[in-house]
Order: sequence, then C-alpha cells, then structure tokens
Amino acid sequence: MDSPSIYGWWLPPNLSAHGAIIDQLIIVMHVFMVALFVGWGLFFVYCLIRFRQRTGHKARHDLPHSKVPKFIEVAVVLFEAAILVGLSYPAWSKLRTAFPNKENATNIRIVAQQFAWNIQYPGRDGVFGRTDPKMVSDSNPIGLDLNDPSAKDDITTLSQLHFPVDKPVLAELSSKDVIHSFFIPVLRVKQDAVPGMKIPIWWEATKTGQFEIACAQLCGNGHTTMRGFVSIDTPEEYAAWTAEREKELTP
Ligand SMILES: [Cu+2]
Repeated sequence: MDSPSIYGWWLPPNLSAHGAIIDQLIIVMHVFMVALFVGWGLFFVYCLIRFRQRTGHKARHDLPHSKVPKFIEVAVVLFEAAILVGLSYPAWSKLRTAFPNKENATNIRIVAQQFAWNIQYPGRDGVFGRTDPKMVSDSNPIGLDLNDPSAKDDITTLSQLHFPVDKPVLAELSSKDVIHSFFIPVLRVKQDAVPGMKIPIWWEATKTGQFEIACAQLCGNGHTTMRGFVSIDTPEEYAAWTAEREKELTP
C-alpha cells in the first residue's frame, strides 16, 4: 500500500488489532453529536418562529413547563453514560492496563526530540543498554552508554521503525526536549511523549506495509517535518532487517 493514496475523506484503514473499538467509538460519538446538533438546531428554529414577537401577542410566564426538554436532557445524559461505560472504559482498559507480556512482544524504546523519532531495540540479549543524558551527542542522540555490555548489541535508528506483523509491540515512549505526540494513524496509536516520563504503549499490527509516524502535538518550528517511517514486516523481512542492522554495529 502506498501511503499518500490510503488517506481518504473517511478514517484511514485500520491495521491494528485494537482499532475496531476505537473506530466504533469515533463513529458512535460523531453520529450522536450530529443528531444532537441537528435536533437542537431544529428546536431553536422552531422556537424562533413559534414565539416570535407579533403585535397583540404578549409573553406569558404562568404556563407550566413542558416535560419534553427535561426528558431529552435525561435521555442524553443516559446515552452519554452508556457510551462511557459500554464503549470508552472497555477500550481504555484494554489499551492502558492489558499490556502484552514482555517475552511475547517486540520491545522498543522511542525517544522523541525536535524534530525526529529515535528508535532503540534491545538487540539479541533482549536488554536495553543504559542511556545517560550526559552522553547525548549528534552521533549518539539517545546517549547510549557503549561501556554497558547490554548496549553493545542495541540497534538504534533515526525515525525508522520496523516491527513484525501479528505480534504485539511494547514500546516505551519518552521525550528529550518538549512534549511531542507519537501518532501512527493506521494503527490507531496516539500518545503524548512527555519529558521526564516513560510512558508504555502497545499495539499489534494485522497487515504488512509502509506507513508513517506523525507528531500530533505542535512542538516547535519543525513540527510539520517531524515524520517517521513505519515498516510492518513479515517475520522473515524483520529478521533480515535486524540482521542488516546488526552488521552495522561496531564490534
Ligand atoms: Cu513533535
């Protein structure tokens, strides 16, 4: 799939195992809001005409209140509560509490900066190397401590995110400078990256392809250029890509 052509007037294609509940929530909320907007708009126009000023017409304040608006208000509140309890909470709990097991997931660290995404993989030992802000330089943007044995096999990339399809990805998101927002539309993943915080996120892709990461939080002059590249690989492609990156590591 070529990325520019997949974004039409409706939601982008959903390639995420959890995307259906997000899409359902978005659609229900929008249909509900349109219904409210049109309904109250029509009621407003009705009132403007029905109670307009006319000669010989006097305002009366002694009529009993109609029960209809009260009934609509209660119905709206109940419907909102139903969306919250029936759709929002289950989606939120799935995404924020039901994290995949570390052992069964592709583990990644993502460090945002103005205006790029630094990606770190733990390498063959499965352990992320130590990072130290004092070691940050142009050639070492995340400050990886190469004296740490577990850092030697770590793969780091600039804005190139690879992971295999049909396997959960567990990512730890942080930022070096200001607040950014990590956004992969086709995966229905969006999370702020906040300096000083390590925020876990996860997803599972259901199809392969090349897509983009966008920054969804205005973060400075280069915000619009803060894009990254996502490659959802077959397990074989991912193994081949990892092997290529391992060759580039300094022995
Ligand atoms: Cu940004």
